Amino acid sequence: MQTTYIETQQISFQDFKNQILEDYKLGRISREMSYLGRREVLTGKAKFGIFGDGKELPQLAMAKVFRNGDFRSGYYRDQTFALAVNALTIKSFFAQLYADTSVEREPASAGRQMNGHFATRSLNEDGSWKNLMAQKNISSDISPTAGQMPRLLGLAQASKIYKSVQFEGSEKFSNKGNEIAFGTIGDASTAEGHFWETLNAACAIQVPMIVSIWDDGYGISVPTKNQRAKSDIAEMLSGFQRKEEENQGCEIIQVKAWDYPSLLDAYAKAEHFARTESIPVVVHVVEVTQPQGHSTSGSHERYKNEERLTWEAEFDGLIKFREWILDYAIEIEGKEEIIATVEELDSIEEEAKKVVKAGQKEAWEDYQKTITDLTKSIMPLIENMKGQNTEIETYISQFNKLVSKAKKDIFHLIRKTLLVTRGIHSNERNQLLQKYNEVFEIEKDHYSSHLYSESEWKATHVKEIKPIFSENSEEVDGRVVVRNNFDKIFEKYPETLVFGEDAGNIGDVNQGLEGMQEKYGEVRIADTGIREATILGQGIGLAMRGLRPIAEIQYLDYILYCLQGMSDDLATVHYRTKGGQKAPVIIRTRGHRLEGIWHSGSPMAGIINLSKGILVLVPRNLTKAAGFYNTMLQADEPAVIVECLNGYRLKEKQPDNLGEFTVPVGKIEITKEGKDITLVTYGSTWRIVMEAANELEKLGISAEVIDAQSLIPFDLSHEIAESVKKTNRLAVIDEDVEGGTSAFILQQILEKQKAFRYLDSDPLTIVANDHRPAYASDGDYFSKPSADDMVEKIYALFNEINPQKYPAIF
Ligand SMILES: Cc1ncc(C[n+]2csc(CCOP(=O)(O)OP(=O)(O)O)c2C)c(N)n1
Ligand SMILES: [Mg+2]
Repeated sequence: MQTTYIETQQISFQDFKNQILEDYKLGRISREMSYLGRREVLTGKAKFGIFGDGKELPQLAMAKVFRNGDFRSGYYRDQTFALAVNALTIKSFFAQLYADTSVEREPASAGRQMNGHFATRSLNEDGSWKNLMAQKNISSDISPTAGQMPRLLGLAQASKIYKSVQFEGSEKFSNKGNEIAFGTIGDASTAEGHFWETLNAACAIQVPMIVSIWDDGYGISVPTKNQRAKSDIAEMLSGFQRKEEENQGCEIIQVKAWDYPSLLDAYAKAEHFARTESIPVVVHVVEVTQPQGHSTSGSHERYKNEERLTWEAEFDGLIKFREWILDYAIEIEGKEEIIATVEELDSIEEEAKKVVKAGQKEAWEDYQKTITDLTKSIMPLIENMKGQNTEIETYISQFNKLVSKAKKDIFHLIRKTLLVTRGIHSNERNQLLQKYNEVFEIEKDHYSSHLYSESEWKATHVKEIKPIFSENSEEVDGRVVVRNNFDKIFEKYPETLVFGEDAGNIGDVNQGLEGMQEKYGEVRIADTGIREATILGQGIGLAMRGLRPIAEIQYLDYILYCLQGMSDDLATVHYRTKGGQKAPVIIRTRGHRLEGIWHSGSPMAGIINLSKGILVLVPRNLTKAAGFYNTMLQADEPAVIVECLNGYRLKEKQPDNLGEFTVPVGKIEITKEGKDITLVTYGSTWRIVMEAANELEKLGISAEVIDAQSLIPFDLSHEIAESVKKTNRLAVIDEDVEGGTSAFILQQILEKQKAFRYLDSDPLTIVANDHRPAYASDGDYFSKPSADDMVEKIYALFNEINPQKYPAIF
């Protein structure tokens, strides 16, 4: 067994000493940032603060083995690490604390995230990838504790995939898979399922990942013993420990947070296992302190006893580091060498205070300047209007009295002024209005841009290529269309891979991937464990490293297991970095209309509401689904594609241009023309709506059927309103609950497309019962809208209008 993993280099004592003093200085700078950061919040200059005090030493050690191309997926305690890998500066740290919206000053989130949420920028301004191998990468943090773990799995797995997958441009993402993904997590958050699911998967598939647990004994106020089966997580994890000759499991290293040389050794060892052997490692860092308590929201004296507080003061990592430096002495060529004297360390500490204060001051001044500049550009225009309403003077004086002014106060002043001068047509008012529009646009960009891609690869920019059919086009089962299309996709895009439960060996439960693993190998067409949260996480992490993952969730009903990650992580990544990162994952799933409560549900409203930022596509057949895959693989945005579960065995004409034809997103299709009523539907319900429409035709009602096919984005060219303009009646039909997706569709048509003005009857929704669908065909018939339901409900509308022509059925 090796005793040390630190690579011995021939360095001079001077260099050795300098490195240590650099670390000490950075540690002290980080600590001063925590102290000053807290003060900035408590004095009201920032809203909330959470800091990395107490965690400095392990992060300095971790940074030493973090190389270009590596990725971190961690949480809010890692400011020292972020500083050490140049992903953070003193100024950008404070800019984030103040919520400065400048990307240049706050590159992690442009003021969108609270402090301690780190990120580097993976993308150029035009949305194209930077060379990630030329930088140290931090995938954007999220607040939900342990939510960073599933993504970590994908970031680590990318290295494994790049060992065998290469494509044009792949050198920007990997050097033959030599990169490590580093995770960090708090001790209490290891109680979350995500932690265990991720570690289990990492140990099963063997990926180069180092997870550090900062064990400070508490999750806010709750001590570790109340969080887990055993206080010692390393003991709990011992079953995961890798055995000799076994290609499973991980290495577990335990180390004290205040022991600098042991930390260096621990991380050197962790790097050795992860980088050279490609196996996961857990570094359990114990005896971590938290000098200022959890966050600015409370004080730790409320839950830590005297004994603990005294221990924390004594075992503060930086104090112990200082002691170690001062105790260090070595004889070199007969001369005793030391690292530093008390005076030298004192002066480093003084210097740290000074640079932090200076950085904070500059960050505050820059931030304030944006507000004062805005105020200066607005106030003369408001002053000009004093004569137009007596209230304006009062508003100005109220504004001037504010001790600290935010942008919202200026906007409030403008809007109140415009409100009380409504109806006045003056030059002064016009000038203010014009300025208001101008500054409002700027703030819209600051706070609301980049929810979706703004690049040239935006999904809506993908050119439509219609499917080509000829006399030779065969009628085949739907699953064959999608399978053959996947074949073309995997051939065309070497960066594309698919994985999920049963997706590999048997080619998915409906054989939509039949034979693909044999043809493209186990790396690209892979089976996974039953673990939806980390299947999604794999997708996110792989996509962040330039691959094009198709993450398969076996049934739509089980998407709820990964909805948290979709909502908190995937849907927000582009937004929360203001276009600095992207994860164009395609979530492939199948649902609607099979059998029973958990195989035929339609939680679409939950998905579209919780995942704004992800495109939601609901093709009515497998040809449409194939077209959506072809579209999305040319785009740089994430999407969910819900295939029709009952469509795999239905015959479809297979297009000749498989792998080429696209289905545009945000575009509806009129599948039956009609003049009396517009029926809007999507997915599996479409076939039943068509059946009902044909039945209605026999009853003298001509229905126009529209397949919405894309819920997010929805009918961008407002074609549905055009249809309603013609028919003057509208019904929205789906399998979701009452007030679910149908409510969203109605809101889009009536409010956004303003189709209410064309309506001659109440708009109608025909939806499933609120309970989950009962089992078997009768369960389906009595739970979901049937063709009978549709015919009767739509007919009733016409009966109300003209009972002579349409006598009542019941
Ligand atoms: C899913 C989730 N639940 C609750 C919270 C609120 N919360 C924020 S931090 C925290 C404690 C985390 O403790 P630990 O993991 O030990 O990290 P530490 O802050 O001690 O470093 C809690 C409960 C959250 N952010 N996310
Ligand atoms: Mg903790």
